Amino acid sequence: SACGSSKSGGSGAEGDTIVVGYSQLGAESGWRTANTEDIKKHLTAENGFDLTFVDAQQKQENQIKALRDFISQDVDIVAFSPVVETGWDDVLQELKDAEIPVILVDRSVDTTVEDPYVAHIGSDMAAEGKMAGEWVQENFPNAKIFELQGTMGSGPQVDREAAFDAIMGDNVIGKATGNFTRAEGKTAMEAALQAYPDMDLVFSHNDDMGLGAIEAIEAAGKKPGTDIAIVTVDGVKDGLQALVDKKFNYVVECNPIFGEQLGELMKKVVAGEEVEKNTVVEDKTFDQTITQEEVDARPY
Ligand code: GYE
Repeated sequence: SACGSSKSGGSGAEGDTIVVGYSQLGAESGWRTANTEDIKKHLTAENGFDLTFVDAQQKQENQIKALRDFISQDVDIVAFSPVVETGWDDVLQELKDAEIPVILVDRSVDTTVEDPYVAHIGSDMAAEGKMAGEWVQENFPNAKIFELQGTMGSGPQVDREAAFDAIMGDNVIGKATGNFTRAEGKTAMEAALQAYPDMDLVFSHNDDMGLGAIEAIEAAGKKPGTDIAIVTVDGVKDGLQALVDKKFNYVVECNPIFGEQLGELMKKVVAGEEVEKNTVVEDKTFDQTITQEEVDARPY
């Protein structure tokens, strides 16, 4: 908006509208779609926000470009969900020099910049990997595990894998990335079924790749959930449906619904109030005792 592009920023007479630059990493999964919808639902004009939302299509260079555009627009606040952990040093320093506060959403960064963001909001990815690992240890202690990794170098891939492998690593016979998408999950699984014919459990870093794996397993004439057990993270509706259908065995939730909390955080930051450095979103777990009614009631 014209008012948002002036150097005076958001605390002038028209005052209360907060100009937000949001860089979303992509639209790679059901989780991401639900997250985007919830953020847009809450960062509305009615709620006092002037939102510019840019989708980077899973490309870091697109995110860096969007962040630089937000700097030249002199937005009041920037939020972004970083596709991978490293490579942000320059742009984070530029944001800092421009005195634009940054809220990190969902994923984490690994940077040499001091105090690179005011707050982070998202799930504890290591806790998710641990919950998955503990369930496998309890239920399939001798499993031969293939691990379908998310986008390499992303916070959820790094942390879920490390925490899961700390418990079940000795049982992991192979790994490959499916970049958090259904299509790449399927391709990776097709290759893995050839390379590791004795695998009997898949740990997939998200539902979408697990859903792709179901297709590959069925095409190979095997039964997902029975011949090859599947454990995933997210808990989107399609994933929970696969649990009811007994094709998934266990799902650790990653909750994408925190747009309202994000909006409240932004208001406090722009008002100069102290905020929690880390807001951890709460996650549950689901097994095959979930009912069709519960799945039908799932909003995303
Ligand atoms: O699990 C996956 C998405 O960063 C928590 O990204 C998020 C992950 C989520 O692509 O489905």
